[in-house]
Amino acid sequence: MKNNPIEVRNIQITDQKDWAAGVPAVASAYKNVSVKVGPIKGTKLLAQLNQIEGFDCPGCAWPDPLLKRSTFEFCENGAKAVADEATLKRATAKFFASHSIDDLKQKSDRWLNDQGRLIEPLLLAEGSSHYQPISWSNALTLIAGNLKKLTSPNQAAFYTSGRTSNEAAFLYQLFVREFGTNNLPDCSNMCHESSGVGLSETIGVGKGTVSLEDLEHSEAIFIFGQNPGSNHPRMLSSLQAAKRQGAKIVAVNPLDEAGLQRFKNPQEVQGVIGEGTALRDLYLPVKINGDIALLKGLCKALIERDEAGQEVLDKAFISEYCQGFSTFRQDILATSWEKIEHHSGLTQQQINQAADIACGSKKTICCWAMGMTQHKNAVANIQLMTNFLMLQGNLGKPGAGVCPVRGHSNVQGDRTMGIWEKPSKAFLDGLQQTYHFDVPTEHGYDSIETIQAMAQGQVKVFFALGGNFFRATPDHTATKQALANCELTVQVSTKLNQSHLYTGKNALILPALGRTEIDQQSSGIQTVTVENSMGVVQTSHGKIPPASNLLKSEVAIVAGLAQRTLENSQINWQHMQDDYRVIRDGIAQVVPGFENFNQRIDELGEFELPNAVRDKREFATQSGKANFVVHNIESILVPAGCLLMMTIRSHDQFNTTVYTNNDRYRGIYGSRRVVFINGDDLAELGFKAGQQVDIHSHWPNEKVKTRVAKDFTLVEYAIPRGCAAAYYPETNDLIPLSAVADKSNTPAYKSVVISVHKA
Ligand SMILES: Nc1nc2c(c(=O)[nH]1)N[C@H]1C(S)=C(S)[C@@H](COP(=O)(O)OP(=O)(O)OC[C@H]3O[C@@H](n4cnc5c(=O)[nH]c(N)nc54)[C@H](O)[C@@H]3O)O[C@H]1N2
Ligand SMILES: Nc1nc2c(c(=O)[nH]1)N[C@H]1C(S)=C(S)[C@@H](COP(=O)(O)OP(=O)(O)OC[C@H]3O[C@@H](n4cnc5c(=O)[nH]c(N)nc54)[C@H](O)[C@@H]3O)O[C@H]1N2
Ligand SMILES: [Mo]
Repeated sequence: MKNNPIEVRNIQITDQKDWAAGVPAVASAYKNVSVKVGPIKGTKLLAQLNQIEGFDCPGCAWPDPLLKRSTFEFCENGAKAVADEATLKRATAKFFASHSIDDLKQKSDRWLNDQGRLIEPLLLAEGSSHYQPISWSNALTLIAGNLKKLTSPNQAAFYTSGRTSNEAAFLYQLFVREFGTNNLPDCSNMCHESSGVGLSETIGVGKGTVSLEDLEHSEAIFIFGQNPGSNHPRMLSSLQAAKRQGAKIVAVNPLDEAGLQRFKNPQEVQGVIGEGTALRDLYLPVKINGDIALLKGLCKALIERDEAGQEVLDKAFISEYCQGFSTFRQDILATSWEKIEHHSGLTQQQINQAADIACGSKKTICCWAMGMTQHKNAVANIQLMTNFLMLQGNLGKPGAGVCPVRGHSNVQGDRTMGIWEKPSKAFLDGLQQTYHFDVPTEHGYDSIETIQAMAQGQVKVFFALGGNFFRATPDHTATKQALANCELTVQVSTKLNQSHLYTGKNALILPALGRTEIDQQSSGIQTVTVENSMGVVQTSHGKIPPASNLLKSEVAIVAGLAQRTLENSQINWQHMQDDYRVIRDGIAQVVPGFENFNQRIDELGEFELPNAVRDKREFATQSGKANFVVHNIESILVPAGCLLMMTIRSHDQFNTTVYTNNDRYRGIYGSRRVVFINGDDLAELGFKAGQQVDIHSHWPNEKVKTRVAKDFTLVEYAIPRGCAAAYYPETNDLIPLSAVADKSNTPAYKSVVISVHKA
């Protein structure tokens, strides 16, 4: 991809920050809404954010306190997400008439997003150079026509990004399954799929087992591979609450992220003027992908201490609720400290300090995010974390458990609603009994398989409910070609992004209402629901008039498409579009835990879903017990002169949406094309900080052995030797489609073998 030359230069590098939030966060929140939405409207919007009668934040999936909210229930980055959606700028038909696709391909992600909201349906017809307006009716008829032409429903794939409400997601999967396929890839395939797969095998539920209250009352919190200061800022308030109750916090991360060092809570006077609260008690600078070794070390320390006479393990829990302990114990004890130290990059002493914290706690929680899920052995990461907790009985009791911290605001809910290429039989049976059509039982394609199927001509229509599939997936070169093979690609979107530029032969943009906007249907203003990272279902009410009167809700788009595509359907799609309560009645019948759905949200606005592990210590695994699993330490081979690179988020982006080129906490201003490297590695490789380089990634078993990303500035940074970091999505083309996690098929975005070369 061609780089935008302006963004390569003018970089300013300052020191890394050692605290997060405080005044700069508040100032940034208000500045963002003031500039993009206007000071009065913007401030009013923030006051509605995450309130029971307000709207759910379109940012991350961090939960809100159950039934008791402060008047200030948002963070800097939530404000940025709101401002970005509620912006007053518009990408008009005139804009598209004056910018050809080739022209737009030269622009950066940031520039594209800055053009404002998409406000009318647009068609890029085969052979044409520009998008042109099309009516809704013609657009939906065009899609239906293409779908009906297919020789098998499996020739279409229907992607979802995690902002979609429960109502839209349920309706969407209902349409797709009545159409006849389980090709429902989603962003979760690239995100927490490894968590779902890992946890299902070990504890029988693919979700976390803790509530916000558990987190705030736990005695030890281990945070693996997560940067909450930027990506889940409201988590810092919960960590602060836990600290004040005496909890100890361990941060496991190749980077000593500012947000985990010290937190100045902007809601408190001390947070504004004082020193803030120190959060982490112990920082473990693990090597990239060194977590398996570290976790084995932690388990070893606990087992060895127990066998030396300290009461460390919860033997009653292990014997009553677990299976596989003796094999696990043998494997752990047979793993040498030497090997553990070598592969984790940590000393036995550091690991023992973490074990001291675990031993001093009766209630321990492990939190994690993408640093654990986006590696070849990601599923093993998750399983060992769970096993570490099981040793001390830290599952299914207050203050303890597993806490995968989800990304998109409703990614967990979308899965609960059936957005999944591998639906369970129970779910499909529920659909069939309620809606009386023959459900497809064959598993569908996930995100990576969808690209592969498009490349082979097996998928010809690609429909995306939100997201930026082209830019979020690895290997832009292959994905571009795969998409170009399609007869039709459709993006239901709020903002312009690169997926609108790398398309099939024909392409449509369908502009949708965002979370902040009033959703008016014929029965009145509609409420939607979402499920947060801790399994609480809550309502969301759009508050501002839509960006254009041509926008449709995702529900209306799906219902309109279903009516045109499924001529013999017995389902009353119009009725569901008119009144989302009807959709919720359907959800109540199909999805366990949603009984009396409408009544419950009418009464309280939110409710907690059942969780067998948390509520009853029941494990729905094949054995009916929580499983200990043996995993070997398999390090990635990094040849001399090479480094292992992770692709991460800056403080000023939401996934592929780039707000500015700054990363305040890491001290980077003015450019995203930077690569973070340890000073000793820089010297050893013969480079100096500030030099311009190209990044080469290496894939000895692939046809294309070297992939190149051009024009990056070297930044000297506190990162373990042998490791490097750069921002996503600028580096996604360095990763081939084959680099995925075992079992979950999640791209290994965080283990890329690279070398740097003078530009
Ligand atoms: N403002 C904002 N909020 C967001 C998002 C956003 O882009 N912007 N994205 C949303 C989404 S979809 C998601 S999934 C989440 C992502 O939230 P995070 O997972 O926090 O996001 P990443 O930047 O990918 O950060 C991964 C962290 O893992 C560390 N890491 C990388 N490799 C390893 C490893 O091998 N071991 C360990 N122990 N650590 C490692 C990195 O140093 C980094 O701190 O955030 C959500 N919230
Ligand atoms: N290298 C690398 N790649 C990664 C990752 C990584 O850490 N490293 N992380 C992965 C992860 S965790 C994820 S979740 C994926 C993210 O993948 P996606 O979810 O596909 O990408 P986003 O950037 O969140 O999508 C942004 C677009 O969504 C649209 N949008 C926003 N709000 C709405 C809405 O309310 N309705 C509709 N219909 N559209 C809306 C806008 O048009 C916007 O341009 O990326 C993955 N890719
Ligand atoms: Mo994500």
